[in-house]
Amino acid sequence: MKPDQAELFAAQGFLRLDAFHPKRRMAAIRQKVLDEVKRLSARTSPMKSLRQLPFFQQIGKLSALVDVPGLHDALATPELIELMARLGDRALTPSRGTQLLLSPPSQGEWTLKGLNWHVDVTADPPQRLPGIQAFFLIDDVSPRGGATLALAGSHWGDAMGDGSASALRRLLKTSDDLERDLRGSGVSIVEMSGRAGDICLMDMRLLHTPSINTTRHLRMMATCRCFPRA
Ligand SMILES: O=C(O)CCC(=O)C(=O)O
Repeated sequence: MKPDQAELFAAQGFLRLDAFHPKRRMAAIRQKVLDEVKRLSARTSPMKSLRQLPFFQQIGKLSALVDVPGLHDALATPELIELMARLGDRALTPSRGTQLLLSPPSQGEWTLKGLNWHVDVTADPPQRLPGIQAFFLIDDVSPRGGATLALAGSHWGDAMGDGSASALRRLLKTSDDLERDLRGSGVSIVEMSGRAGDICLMDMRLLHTPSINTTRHLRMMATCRCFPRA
């Protein structure tokens, strides 16, 4: 790990690791996902029934239908966990394995309004990193192709205790032009699009949300949450 990676992660709560996993490993997982979706489609029409649900529920439902044995061992490798531990400056353990994040194609028009911004855990105390979440790109994901969005720099909000965290949450709910309204705030939207094999690491205090897959391709990502050892 380069020293500037640790600095960047501490400042932004976010770090991109390009081409961390080899393409061949990702291609094998991608094929298993496609085979499984094909097998499901032969019995039911999962994509059709998903359409009735809000877009973020489509992700949970589709991902739960697909099982890829060996996914966790292939993606959350000891080398990655070790790198995450160095970034977090403490030993970390993966919790609940690695889950697929699959979005059906053509979910609708792109928007930053009405998204499901959230954090998965409460940091206690807010100044301390509660864990690091890894997001894996199993396939190439284009911009607006359904990649997770995170708000880089948003981990400072609660830690400051100055009301900026609630102001940010209000803005996320009410803004008509989020990119404009965030300008100069020290917080910025990052879209985890990229190439198969890339990994995005996120401080779990960062607000993040699923986004709409406007492309004709299935969005194929996976995620693993790692927490400090008790
Ligand atoms: O589907 C996504 O990209 C969002 C994932 C997410 O919010 C999470 O894993 O906590």
